[in-house]
Amino acid sequence: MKLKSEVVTLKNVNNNTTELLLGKNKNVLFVTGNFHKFNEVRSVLSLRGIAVGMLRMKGKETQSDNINEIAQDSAIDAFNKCHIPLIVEDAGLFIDALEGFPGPYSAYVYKTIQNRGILKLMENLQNRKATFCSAIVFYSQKTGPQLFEGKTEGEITLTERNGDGNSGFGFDPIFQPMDSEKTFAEMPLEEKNYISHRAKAVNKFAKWYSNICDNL
Ligand code: ITT
Repeated sequence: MKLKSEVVTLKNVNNNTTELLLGKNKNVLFVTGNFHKFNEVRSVLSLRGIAVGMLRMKGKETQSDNINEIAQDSAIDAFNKCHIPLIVEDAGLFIDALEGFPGPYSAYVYKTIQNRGILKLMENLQNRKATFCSAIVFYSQKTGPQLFEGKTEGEITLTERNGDGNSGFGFDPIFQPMDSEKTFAEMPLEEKNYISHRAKAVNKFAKWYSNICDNL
């Protein structure tokens, strides 16, 4: 079955447009400004028969050192603006030797010092363990906030490894999941989605959502 997926903006979103854009089957809106994240989530959800729309809107910038709290606050804020069921995701890379940095500050750190900066901070450090974490929060009037988490452990590489340069984003070129020879950036999307923090959280969400979405 080919599922529809569309990008919508706050101006054109309501329950009717969601059905028109995404069809009558199971669907959900994902509030994000990040196309890479949207593509990964779309790919996992389509395998589970759920169509997804990307809702681009400026969200609240919650200051917290906990990604679950950030995701929950963003979901409540987004729901208060558009009043239809939705998901948001907050993700972060937590590096052991840097005491969990950049963690909840991942977006800012990626924008500023990028992967080169992280590798510089890790120069001469033996302990290269790191964990990618994803927190997805679904929000609807009936259910309130529902949290789904995913984690993938691995190591920070010594250099950036991009593969053919067509896959991955953000910290993917410097993160090598445990038991893998490749960085996330060296994997095609389907392979990353087999083991990634995001895919684990999305799969938990999809399992739960498939059972309840007809009653929302
Ligand atoms: P939203 O609009 O959904 O908030 P974002 O880009 O701000 O998108 P996050 O706050 O969830 O996303 O993630 C912060 C940053 O961490 C993100 O911009 C990437 O640089 C990095 N990141 C998140 N998930 C990643 C992944 O799967 N692979 C590589 N880097 C990732």
